[in-house]
Amino acid sequence: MNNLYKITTALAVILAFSACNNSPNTSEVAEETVVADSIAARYLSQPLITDHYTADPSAHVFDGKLYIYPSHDIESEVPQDDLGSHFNMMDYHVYAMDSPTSSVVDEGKVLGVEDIPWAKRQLWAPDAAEKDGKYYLYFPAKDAQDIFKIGVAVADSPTGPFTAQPEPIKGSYSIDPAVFEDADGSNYMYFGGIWGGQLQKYRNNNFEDKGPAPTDGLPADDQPALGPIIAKMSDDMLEFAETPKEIKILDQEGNPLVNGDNNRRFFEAAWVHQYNGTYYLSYSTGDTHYIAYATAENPYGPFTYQGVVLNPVEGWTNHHSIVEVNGEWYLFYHDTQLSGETHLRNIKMTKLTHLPDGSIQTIDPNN
Ligand code: FUB
Repeated sequence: MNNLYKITTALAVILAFSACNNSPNTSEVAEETVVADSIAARYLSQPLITDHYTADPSAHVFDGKLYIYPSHDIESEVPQDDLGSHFNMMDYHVYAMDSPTSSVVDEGKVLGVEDIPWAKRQLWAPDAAEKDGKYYLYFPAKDAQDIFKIGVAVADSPTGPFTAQPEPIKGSYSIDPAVFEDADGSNYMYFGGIWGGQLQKYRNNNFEDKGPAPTDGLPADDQPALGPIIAKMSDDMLEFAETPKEIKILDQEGNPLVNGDNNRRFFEAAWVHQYNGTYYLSYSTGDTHYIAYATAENPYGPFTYQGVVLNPVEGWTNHHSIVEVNGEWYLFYHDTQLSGETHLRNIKMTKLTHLPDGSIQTIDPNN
């Protein structure tokens, strides 16, 4: 029996008894309630959305309101593999919250794969940005050749609907775009992910397919790991304003993290925020399931590894965003509490603490 079934069953039993004003079988109700309570108690936070599966939450404050741009996970016939083919998402919804404690409103579907002229399938983790009253939804998708590219869609409102540009962003590749606005108003896109995210197929922005296995094309274990890619955005937010560059992540001694350092090296899900003038790059370590972070004095790095933001969640993937709301910092993340299935995730949020020495207090998602 999966968790969603247990929770739904418990609620159904309670509602059924109250609806027909019957005497409940108190021991059954009590048993189901205890099951639901004990499941919920295992987790630090509860799912924000329960009527859709959602993942990879990119949260932003636009005009004083909190908006979440997640992936929309769906049931799929595609078998599970190490390339993530079972993450076969078809569209995006936007969610809004008046404040971090208020309820989450589903603003509806804002973009579907059928609305994107160049995209064939797999709408993976998106992000959004605002500039001069326009809103930009950035998203990875596979093209007709099954190559991940990054697209952009534009709207007049944070809740869309978004209109996709006819072509992907020129020079884009791989997955997981995250757009960071610096204090001077410049916007930078961070992107990339290895294995199913295809970053290992590129060197210096050139496609060099080394084979179909998820690890084909990765550096040797004692060689520097691949880093996320950065590119400054053009003034109109629709193109890269420069040739994308790879970001270096170093250890405390100044040496690059190596490919075999699976607990610390970059895998996917880059996110950047600034705190007290320092740039924090956080990312998933993929097959070791941490959200790690590294810091730098400028958006290009090099970044120095500092530690763990979030310990492994239930489920294979770990993907997050970090956002400041009215002076408090929040981590948005996901796990698989509702389904128990890797590709059917649910988003969550919790407070995040920057300690006085600038480090981030590690969060444990399970109790
Ligand atoms: O949601 C699909 C993929 O799973 C994302 O793009 C990755 O970051 C991982 O969360």
